[in-house]
Amino acid sequence: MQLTGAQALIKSLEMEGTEVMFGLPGGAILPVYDPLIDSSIRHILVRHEQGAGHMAEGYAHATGRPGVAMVTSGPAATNIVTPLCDAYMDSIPIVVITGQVPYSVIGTDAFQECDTVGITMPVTKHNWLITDANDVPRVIREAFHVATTGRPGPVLVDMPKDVSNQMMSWHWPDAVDLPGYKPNTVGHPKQIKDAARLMGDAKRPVIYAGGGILKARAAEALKELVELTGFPVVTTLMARGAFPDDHELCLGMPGMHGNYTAVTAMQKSDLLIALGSRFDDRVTGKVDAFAAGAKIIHVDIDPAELGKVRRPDVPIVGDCRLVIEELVKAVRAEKAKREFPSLDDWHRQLRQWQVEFPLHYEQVEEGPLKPQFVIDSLRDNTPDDTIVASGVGQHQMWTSQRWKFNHPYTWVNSGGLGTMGFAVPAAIGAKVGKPERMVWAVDGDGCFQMTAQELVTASAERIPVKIAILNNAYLGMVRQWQELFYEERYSEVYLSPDLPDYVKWAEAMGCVAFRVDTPEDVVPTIEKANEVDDRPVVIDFRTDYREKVYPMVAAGSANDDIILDPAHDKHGGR
Ligand SMILES: Cc1ncc(C[n+]2csc(CCOP(=O)(O)OP(=O)(O)O)c2C)c(N)n1
Repeated sequence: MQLTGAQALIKSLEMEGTEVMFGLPGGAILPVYDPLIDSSIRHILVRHEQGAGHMAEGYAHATGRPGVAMVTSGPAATNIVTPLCDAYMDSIPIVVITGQVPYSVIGTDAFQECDTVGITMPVTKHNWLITDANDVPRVIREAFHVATTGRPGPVLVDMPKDVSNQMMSWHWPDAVDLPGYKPNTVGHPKQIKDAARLMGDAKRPVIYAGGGILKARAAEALKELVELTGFPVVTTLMARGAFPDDHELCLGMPGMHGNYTAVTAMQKSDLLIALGSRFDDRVTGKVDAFAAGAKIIHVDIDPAELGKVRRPDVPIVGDCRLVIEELVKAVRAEKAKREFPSLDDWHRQLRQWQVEFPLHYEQVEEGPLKPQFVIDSLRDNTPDDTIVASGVGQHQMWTSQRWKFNHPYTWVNSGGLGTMGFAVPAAIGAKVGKPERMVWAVDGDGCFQMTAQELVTASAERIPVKIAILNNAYLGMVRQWQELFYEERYSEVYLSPDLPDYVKWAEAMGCVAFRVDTPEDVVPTIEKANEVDDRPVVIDFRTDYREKVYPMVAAGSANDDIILDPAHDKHGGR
């Protein structure tokens, strides 16, 4: 069968099971948009290419399947660099197709030419410039394979216009053959035995679960390991939901804004079992002072992670699910040989910290409205399996701290890159992937202004996402740092509560919109929003700008120097 390169590209995407793609056309990608008309693939027309990338990410977060985005060359390609970097930092599988000027004129500064492959090389797992239409099926197959295997991540395929128009003979490769790319998924049996032995000596163990648990679909295996060992678990910002918050051994989020018990348990532990986590600086604080007395077992599919920040005593390269399943067997065998130390004292200590240092805020009836109260109300008035997306800032930290994540793949956020503007498009992508589930985005007013125009996309496509703006009239997280570390010298952080008018703006974009100023209106308005299922809803919650995120470990400080909320600290502001 003779096809154009463009037809072959669409057919290859269909062969890979693509059901939806997010994008926006232009000159260099025009030939590919033509056969799309006859394709089974649903295309969602975004209003900015950054939106397409984050939607693809949200779709991948929620479904585990690769998200697909397609944009044109030049400024469209550069507009999608941020989502590529975001997906790279958070190991999210997305496949981005970019148009390119004709191969014959590359290098002549042709209209809308940019070196997309060069620009995106550091922020993709791999990228390809197609130079011959006959390569299209092979490259697309490889692209999906690389994006979804090993440590997942973004890939990019750059498609010159003349290659799109070139004729090729259709063929679909039976297999992928990439000699230099063979991710090691099975952990080394000796290392696994060594790990089980260390686990059998630990008196203060902590499982440090990272986003890799979710990527490896290892939540069930993790639960089995926890129930077998009685080891407590912290779930990082990227792993919220990987282990249920309502489990008695779940300590919640560690790190810069983690709760006291999760942070301190790691500090005092004698064994950290890092599963698909990467010793991020927002978790470790000052590295030299991080869990100084702990031995380390580190499991990761990416060998480059082992020893990158902290030298492990037992490094294990492998897929988290497969390694945990083997660990369960090895721990059982070890337990059959000898008794493991009692963890009663450790469990008692953890519970005491939980009672003594809970997360805390106070909502008084007459206001002002506390952001934490809004989040708690959303949490308590939505289905248990609601998917929550967030932007970046205070609202993200409060949501991660306070939501009860009892199911994997319910928390969609930008961890590594910290991309303001992520929430709205990511929520849209998640809702497209999981239309039967309720999807809320908790966004900041600053973040919302960066990508809000994608609500036009959501209205046009009838994608009923729900957005809660925690409108504190400030770039709140930056304000918090200026208050605490720059002697309250506020520099360029004030936004205004009503410029823009969020309700009018949301209505203009086809959404139902509400404004809430008082605590008593919070729950009734959430209930009204929950009833809307044919278009997006936006609620402008006017929240107290003075509220800060606590606990906090200041950047570069040791986790032992965790700052509790001075207003609620019974221990004299340690
Ligand atoms: C694209 C981008 N620009 C700048 C920053 C730095 N930054 C981090 S949080 C933040 C403030 C976010 O403000 P808002 O969306 O209102 O959320 P809040 O912290 O008030 O909850 C800024 C500017 C960033 N993370 N991303």
